[in-house]
Amino acid sequence: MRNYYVRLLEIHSPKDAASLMEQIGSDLHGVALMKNKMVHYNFRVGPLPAAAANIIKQEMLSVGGEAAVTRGVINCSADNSDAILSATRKQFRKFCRKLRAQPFSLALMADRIELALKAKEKLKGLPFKCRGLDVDLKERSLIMGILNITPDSFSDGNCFLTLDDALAQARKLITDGADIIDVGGESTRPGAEKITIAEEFNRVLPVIKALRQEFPELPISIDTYKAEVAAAAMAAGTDLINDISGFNFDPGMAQVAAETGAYCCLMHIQGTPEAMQKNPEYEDLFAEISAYFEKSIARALAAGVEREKIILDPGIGFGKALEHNLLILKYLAEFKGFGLPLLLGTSRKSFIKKLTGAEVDERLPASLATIAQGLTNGANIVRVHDVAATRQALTVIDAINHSQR
Ligand code: YH5
Repeated sequence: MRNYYVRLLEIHSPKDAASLMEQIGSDLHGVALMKNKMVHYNFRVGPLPAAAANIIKQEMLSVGGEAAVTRGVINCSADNSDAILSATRKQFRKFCRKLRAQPFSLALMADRIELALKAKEKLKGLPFKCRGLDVDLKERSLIMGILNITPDSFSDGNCFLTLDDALAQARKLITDGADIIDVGGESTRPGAEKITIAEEFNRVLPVIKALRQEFPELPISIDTYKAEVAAAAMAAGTDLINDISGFNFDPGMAQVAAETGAYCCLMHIQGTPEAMQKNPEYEDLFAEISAYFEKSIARALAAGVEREKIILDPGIGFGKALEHNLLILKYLAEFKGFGLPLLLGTSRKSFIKKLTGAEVDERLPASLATIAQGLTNGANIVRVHDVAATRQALTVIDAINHSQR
């Protein structure tokens, strides 16, 4: 009797498939064709008029893929439909070619699908060039170290109010391995005191100026949603505007970003910092965050920000219940379709207490777990308090995620 082995395979990319076929000595020309049949992709698209949904269903079936549409689309008893598309790389290529010959702006849909597939498959091409840092985020992830200059901040309240204390903490973050320092003057936790622009200036500008002088090669970020603060911070030497409202709270923000040439982190928030944690609800969490990203990106581009300078952040804890935070971490990779870097801020946040009961200064193990999961699911930058421990975790996770057969 023969004993055949049967081994389950994990194929993450066409390149991964190619290596596996080379291992068994497949013909190289065959490999080039077959690798694109071995990786499956899925999209949700919409909203489609019923006629367009029917075209998509037909074209998808004709290339050998699958398309689910709303019941009633076939006899036009439903007017509109979203569609869930599922096919191999090769099938999507054919499908997109066919869409380009169709009405209803389906050619634009083909462009979007191709963009997302290319972004996902590329092994290079997310440059982050800033001061002494010149990296491709596809090759390594970055740590953003948090520098709170706020007497009322949760996790390190009252600790870094004086300039000397702030600088000492910044030096520690840098020694511990931070790639970027994120300077914030106003706490955005619910119930935190609002401060005047003058007070925010007083807190952050001296720190930014001193840091810029002591570390001319250090990328510095300003955590603010106020255009005036961002403009002053950029003049004082920051490189990145980290706006928790994704250019949504202050109408002047996009222009400041464009004029100063800043990198921009556009974060999703539901509601306002004061009200956001009062029973946050979503009809469709991922649809709503994605739509918010679309709007924020459009606002940035319209003002003249370069697409290459935009970073997206789903905003863990900002108008999110526990289940929302968990779903974002589990399905984070769905936001890779924009082809932009993702930033993730989970460090010491309250959802960890909801799961574990841990108080704020005991949340490092859980924070590291979320970081490992986030990086594996496509985060490129993690915003953290505990840089040394994060550096060790990130080194291991990056090595695992970049290993290739
Ligand atoms: C973020 O996720 N978060 S400020 C409550 C905590 C602990 C930490 C103890 N700014 C983000 O860090 N910017 C903040 O409970 C951010 N992404 C980006 N881009 C909130 C914070 C925190 C809040």
